[in-house]
Amino acid sequence: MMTPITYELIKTDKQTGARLGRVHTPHGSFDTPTFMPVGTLATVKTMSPEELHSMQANIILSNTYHLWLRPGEDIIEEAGGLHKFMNWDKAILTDSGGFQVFSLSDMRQIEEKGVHFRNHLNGEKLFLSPEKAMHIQNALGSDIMMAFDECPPYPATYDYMKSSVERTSRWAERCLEAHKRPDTQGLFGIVQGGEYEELRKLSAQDLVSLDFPGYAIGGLSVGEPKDVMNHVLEFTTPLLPSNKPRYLMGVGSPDALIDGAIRGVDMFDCVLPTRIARNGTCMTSNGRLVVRNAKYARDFSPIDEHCDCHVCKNYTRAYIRHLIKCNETFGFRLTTYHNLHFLLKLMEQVRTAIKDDRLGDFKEEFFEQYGLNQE
Ligand code: PRF
Ligand code: ZN
Repeated sequence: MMTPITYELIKTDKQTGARLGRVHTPHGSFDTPTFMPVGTLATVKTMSPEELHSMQANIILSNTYHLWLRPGEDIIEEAGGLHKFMNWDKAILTDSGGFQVFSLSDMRQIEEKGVHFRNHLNGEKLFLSPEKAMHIQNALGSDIMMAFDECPPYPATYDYMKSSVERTSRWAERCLEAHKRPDTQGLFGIVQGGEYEELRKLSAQDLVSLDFPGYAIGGLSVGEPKDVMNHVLEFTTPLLPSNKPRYLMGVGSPDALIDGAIRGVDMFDCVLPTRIARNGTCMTSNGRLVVRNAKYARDFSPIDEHCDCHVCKNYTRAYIRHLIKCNETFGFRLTTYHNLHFLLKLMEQVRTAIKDDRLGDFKEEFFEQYGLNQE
């Protein structure tokens, strides 16, 4: 059977080995390395699809767990699928719900069959399994579906992590088995194993033998130090086939995006840019800027003087600060737009640097600027 998701490796950076590539999906292609804005509840909070198009977002992420609870995958299927439901005609990746169950719900009980837990909204008892996660994602109709995995908390003992990796491999097999639309939706496997090299190797070997059209690296950015994540990436990406996309889940700080790309990662997602935007924090080329701070009350310059986004061309720090202080929705829209534009532009700069064989130099320049004026 033909896979609906294919990866084209265009070139690697001579300085770092980072990959420039393109992923093809049934809803268009996107250039990699890329960042995927998060639209948990079938909306990238405060942004319209038109605004996302204008910042060249070509793939967004949504969540199985949240859409299962509200409005229910049956309603989205009845609407004609998630793309139609939310008026987004480019690519969509859905996370499987595994991670959300582990991060949002207490009182969970993990069994071979699946996970029992409580609805984080009303306490109702719920059960999610590989089969259920596939059923929901098939109903949503995302271009890229994620396998149902276990993401243990950091730190976890070697023994716990080993049995967890083995279970995640068995669940991955059940996911492939239960996946009903392999001709139109690509299913990615998720490599786990914490910081243990041997377990990452075991996990990668198990999943690669199942021949998924792409692979994610899960279980990182869960509280471990930055150098641990970089070290794990260094020994994990070489275990994955070079002709398939690699996705580092839940990572989106500018330094981690560059460090991940350097270690061979192609796709990233994170709520960071959209979440911090809604409490008045902006990413700029000089580091984070908390625009709600009093010192910007009379600052009539843009959020980032080096940014060419619509917000920085037309609005001032003083105005945006005023809106956010008053809880005006438009303020959140402006900071969200700028932050997403900033990260998407950063990834474009990373791709250009790979093309020109100078990602090592770009990293040095970027880090030097970004490190200044940290607030
Ligand atoms: N598994 C899944 N989703 C995720 C993660 C994971 O390990 C992470 C880890 N940072 C974020 N989102 N299914
Ligand atoms: Zn801007």
